[in-house]
Amino acid sequence: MNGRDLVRAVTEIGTARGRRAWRSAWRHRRTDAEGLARRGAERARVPGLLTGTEPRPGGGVLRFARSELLVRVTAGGAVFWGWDGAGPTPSYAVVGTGPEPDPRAVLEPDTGGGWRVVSERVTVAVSRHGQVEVRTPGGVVLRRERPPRWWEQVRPAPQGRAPVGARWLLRSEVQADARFFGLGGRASGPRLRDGVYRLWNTDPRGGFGPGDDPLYVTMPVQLVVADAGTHLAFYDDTWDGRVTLREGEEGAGSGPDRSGVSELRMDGGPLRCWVLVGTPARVLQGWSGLTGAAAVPPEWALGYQHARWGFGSAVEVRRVVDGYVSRGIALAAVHLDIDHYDGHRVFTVDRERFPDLPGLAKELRALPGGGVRLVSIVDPAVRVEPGEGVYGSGSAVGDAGAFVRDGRGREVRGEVWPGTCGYPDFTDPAVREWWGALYEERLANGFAGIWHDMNEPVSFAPLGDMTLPRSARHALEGAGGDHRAAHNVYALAMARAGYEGLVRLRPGERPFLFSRSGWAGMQRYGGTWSGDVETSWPGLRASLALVLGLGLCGVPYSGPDVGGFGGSPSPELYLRWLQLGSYLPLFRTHSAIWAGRREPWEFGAEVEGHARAALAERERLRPYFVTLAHLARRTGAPYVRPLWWGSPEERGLRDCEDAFLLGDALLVAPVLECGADRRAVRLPRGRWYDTVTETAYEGPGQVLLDAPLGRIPVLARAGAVIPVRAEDGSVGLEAWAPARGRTGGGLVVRDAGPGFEPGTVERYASRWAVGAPGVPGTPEADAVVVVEREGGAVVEGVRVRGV
Ligand code: NBV
Repeated sequence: MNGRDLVRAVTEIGTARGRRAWRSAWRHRRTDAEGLARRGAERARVPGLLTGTEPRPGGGVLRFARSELLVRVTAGGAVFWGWDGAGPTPSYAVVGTGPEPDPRAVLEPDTGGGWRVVSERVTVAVSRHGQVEVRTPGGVVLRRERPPRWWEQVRPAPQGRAPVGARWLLRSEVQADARFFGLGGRASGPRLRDGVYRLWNTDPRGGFGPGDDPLYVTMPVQLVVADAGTHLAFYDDTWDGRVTLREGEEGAGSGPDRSGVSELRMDGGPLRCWVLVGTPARVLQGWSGLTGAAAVPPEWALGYQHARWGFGSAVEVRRVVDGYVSRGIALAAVHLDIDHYDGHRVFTVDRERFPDLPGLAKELRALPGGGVRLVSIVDPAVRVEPGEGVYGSGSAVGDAGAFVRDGRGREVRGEVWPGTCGYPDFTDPAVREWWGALYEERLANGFAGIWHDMNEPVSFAPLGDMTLPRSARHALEGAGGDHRAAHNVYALAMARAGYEGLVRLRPGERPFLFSRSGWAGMQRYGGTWSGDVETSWPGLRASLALVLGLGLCGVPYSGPDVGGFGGSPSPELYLRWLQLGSYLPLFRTHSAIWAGRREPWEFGAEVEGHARAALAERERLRPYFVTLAHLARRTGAPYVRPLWWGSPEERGLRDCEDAFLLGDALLVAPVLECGADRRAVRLPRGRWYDTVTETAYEGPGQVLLDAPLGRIPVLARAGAVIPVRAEDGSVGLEAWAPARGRTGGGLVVRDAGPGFEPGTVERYASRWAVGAPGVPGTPEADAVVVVEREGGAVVEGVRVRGV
């Protein structure tokens, strides 16, 4: 965050709150000083030599002098291993007990006294020192994990204090040409360069740019792309940690290669890992099988949405919505921030400024063109008001109440917007159930969607970590533990509470929920957004990095605050952000209470005209977004994919961070630089059409394309068939001519309604045919492109482009 934002944030927090934040931070320190054991002398441990093995389904247990290793290859090809007795469960990420072991995969002796498990897609080999290798069926090593090392406390923790976690270190080597992606939402990606990346969900205090790390969503998930294959490694440990990445180097001439290295240091928790191997599409499919299919947002949530911290009143909401309606700009939803609460308290409404919220919701919903929905922010912290409101009802949950306590049984207090607050322990199923039921109040007020904020969780602190004390106790699904283990999954568990609550309350509708913080598996409950991305050109770039990186971690639905959170973008920056945002899954303008406006007409007539074009194109492509949402659920493929998605072997594409694929059909090349009116665009293999000029370009290669203020380059893949919305609202098909002698196609999934119906997948093929359908024998020169539905029927009325 820059100095100006800091000053603003501090002003916003106000001096009384500021003083309370100091006191609260001090209390948290004291709580930890009393509740956590101090780090003392440590003893290092390595597994030692292999002493024996025991076969198990899909692999076996390998015993070492000072540890043991469980290796399991599962039916879908995912590989699991865990040290020191760690198994796949319990896990916050993995659904159920994880995939079944592959009955054909058995532990067998390998060369050099080691053992291996061979399966169809992957071989896992363990050396007699405990080095684990993941090899392709052809024998190429994709990942080599050196024997791990633990540091344990020599002396036990004093009575009543939480012991220091057994730290561990794992060094992994990957191919010299490999590139790293993932680790959750990182502002500096999507390609993760050499550096240290922390695994601790963090509110970067009011605003962030590409240099800020970590952010709200961290995940020990790495996607590694190399010539030899793509793999995903997931270290299923929720504790704080650090990943140090160093890309490899290929030896010049006959010199040796230097492997890429990932070094993972965790403060505690189980040492266990899943690895998935294959093409990017296969790996993400496996990941979604392991951690759960992504929630499909309701159809309207794929349209354009507008938010603001500080609408301040129903009158202002109406005024802004009228602005859209009177200009004929499609608006799907308006998001109400904490200023609509009564005294910033969650699940309340300021009745003076929003006297009839259900009425307002109804009125907006009835507007022409599908209406405008209301989405509500929900913060986890609950103002302490004994016997009253949400706090009162939470206190009655179970024997001890819903709120997080410290090691001595005192409720942990924090400082947030409403004042002194308690924090629901979402890792307790009973608390989740209580919390989920509270959304009834939101539904009764007319809200159609939910936006979780401040759930890292945040407790204001002028210095140090703005979260709960590490010694705070959590249920952790009955296992019991402290905030060191619960912190990173706090928001994930909150999302589960909200999602399940909404499903119970309104079983016929899929919830719309997105959350600022989260962890591996959060896609089951909804999406996320950038959080407080700074209003700057680097902030614009960071917003794309985040969406791409999150998609590769299995979270397909996300998007930035268009225009940035905290400042006033120049008209040009605003427009470029809107143009990018219009091709991202969550398309939302938003800003802070102290920041400038974000409505498209606030930046002058020229920008308004161009913004309208971007917004109209989003509307036209909405059926394509619906298709991508359903495909993300079915296949794990994110809507927004790096250029290397379909051709990871094309090395040049791995470094391309300023363009992306939207599904299979489109390539979007946003303008991320001030003053640019053309830009270089790298093309993957195949023919691509500029969607405005219809000029064809051949990939692989790089082309220089015009990017006047009015548009960003968007290219369509030759042969693609895309569902588009016509002016009258009907859904039609648009096809892009395949290269001569080639064929193409596309999938369309229509939303079957607001519920959980999966929708049917329609498959279309495109090809050149001689003459119009039904006119045999016309000369080659009259060849036309036809689109056929799977099974053979030619589809009439398709708009064919690029001919
Ligand atoms: O609720 C106010 C803001 C919200 O507008 C923003 O989107 C969140 O990321 N919220 C953070 C809390 C205040 C941040 C300074």
